[in-house]
Amino acid sequence: MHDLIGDIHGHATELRQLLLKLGYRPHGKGYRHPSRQAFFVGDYIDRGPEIPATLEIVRSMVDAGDALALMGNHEFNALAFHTPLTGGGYLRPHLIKNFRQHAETLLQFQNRQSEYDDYIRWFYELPLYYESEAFRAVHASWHPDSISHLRGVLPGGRLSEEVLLSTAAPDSPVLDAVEKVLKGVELPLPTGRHFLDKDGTPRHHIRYKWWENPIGANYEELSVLPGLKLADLPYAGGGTAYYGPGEKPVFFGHYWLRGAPSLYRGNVCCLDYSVAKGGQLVAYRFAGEEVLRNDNLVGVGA
Ligand SMILES: [Mn+2]
Repeated sequence: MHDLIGDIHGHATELRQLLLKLGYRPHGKGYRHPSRQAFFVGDYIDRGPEIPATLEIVRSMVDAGDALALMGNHEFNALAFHTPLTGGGYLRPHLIKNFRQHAETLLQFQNRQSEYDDYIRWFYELPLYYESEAFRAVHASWHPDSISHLRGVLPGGRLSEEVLLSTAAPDSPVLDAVEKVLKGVELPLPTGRHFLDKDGTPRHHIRYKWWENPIGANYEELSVLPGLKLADLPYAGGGTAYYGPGEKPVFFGHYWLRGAPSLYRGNVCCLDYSVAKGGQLVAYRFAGEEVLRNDNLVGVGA
């Protein structure tokens, strides 16, 4: 069975601590458990101090059969950043904000170009979603329409260079599906309403809890980010699909949660507790149970 592990973002020290705590022992350049397999939900690069070491551990474990690893939005962005367009420029434009997102990764691979290029090629091997009899996993959101669209165009759930380049087309349905799955889904606020983000920028959409039925809820309850002062605002949209309580357990990362790890629901488990912002690196020890338990969450770090 699997130990599902949240966003690492170059925090190899915490990754080693977590694997040891889960009963894994050093094996080659990675770690191995006598009877279990690790499962990483993406976002290995950017931000943290030990990005090459993180990639070495994750990739070694995947190569040795000791782990499975999904793609996160940061790996997708890195692939697009390094994919030239035939008409000039890059699929992810070389804007200052995009350089800045990858700055730590680029700096830490200084003078290690071929090793870096090899990891970028390896990102193509990371599936964007995973489903077994017992559970589902994805980096940000299990969005059924997007996943079924991707199932039709991605062999084995993996991108190819051809499919990646197709996302340059205006209104690319593949890009829309990839973004929902890797970056999460958003809900528009009613006209005239907004909230201010941490930089003071007005935002007209919220990252929402795609596992909640929005009918009858207010926008504060639906927002993944707490404290938006939107409790007075009842949901004003129409009926929409959501991840119901009867579905199999789903694991994901991405949302920069704070505080002590806990489940959203018995079948909804976010594993990202912000190790790259002074929080914890978190795992869920899964034994195939239909109802997940808070006792099975394990964290290291602050
Ligand atoms: Mn992410």
